[in-house]
Amino acid sequence: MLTIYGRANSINVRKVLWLCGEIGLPFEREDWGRGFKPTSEPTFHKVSAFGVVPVIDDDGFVLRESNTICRYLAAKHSRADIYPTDLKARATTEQWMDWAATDIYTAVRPVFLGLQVKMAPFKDDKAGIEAGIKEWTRQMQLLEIHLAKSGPYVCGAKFCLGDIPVGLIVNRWSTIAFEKPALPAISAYYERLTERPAYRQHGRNGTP
Ligand SMILES: N[C@@H](CCC(=O)N[C@@H](CS)C(=O)NCC(=O)O)C(=O)O
Repeated sequence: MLTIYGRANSINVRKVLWLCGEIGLPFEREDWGRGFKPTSEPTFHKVSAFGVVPVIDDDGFVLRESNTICRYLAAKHSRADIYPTDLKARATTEQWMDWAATDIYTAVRPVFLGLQVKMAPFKDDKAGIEAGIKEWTRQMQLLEIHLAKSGPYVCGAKFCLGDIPVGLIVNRWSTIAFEKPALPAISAYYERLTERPAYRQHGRNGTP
């Protein structure tokens, strides 16, 4: 049995939940993290000492890092349709996963924690929030150009694993209130992803 440790409102846990929904993988989940049982508890440390969610236990195999977990599960269940075995197609998928976790997420984080969660010290860091909005917007404009030219999904014609982290950032972008430019290709992408039941359940579900 697959056990997922982590609260269902975490963007990183949602990557794994969406993937499981997408490929029909059964799992059990325990709520850990902000607002639930703290990951500083010794019980959690027995699973992972790193103190962040998600972590999975797949029949005794313990793994952390949301993108790695998604790649592991997709590969384990032979889902070459969304995680290609062709080297270049696979690298293209991974490129979007890495971008979503690094370049753009660095900008998303202070905005989400400051404006939405209102967590100290982010909530009082006006300059940090403004810089985050500016860079997040710039990164979204790059995504807009890419989707308009090479979409409709991040890897091209078909949905891929890269759409999972990117789709969750698009949902966060769309649900947090601040001034944004019109990005029609991203809006169309958001609607296209919404056709997927697992995205409606774990992505576009009202939670930023
Ligand atoms: N690089 C890690 C980041 C994990 C992470 O930062 N998780 C956040 C939730 S999105 C967390 O555990 N926060 C602490 C908490 O909820 O207690 C991953 O992708 O899995």
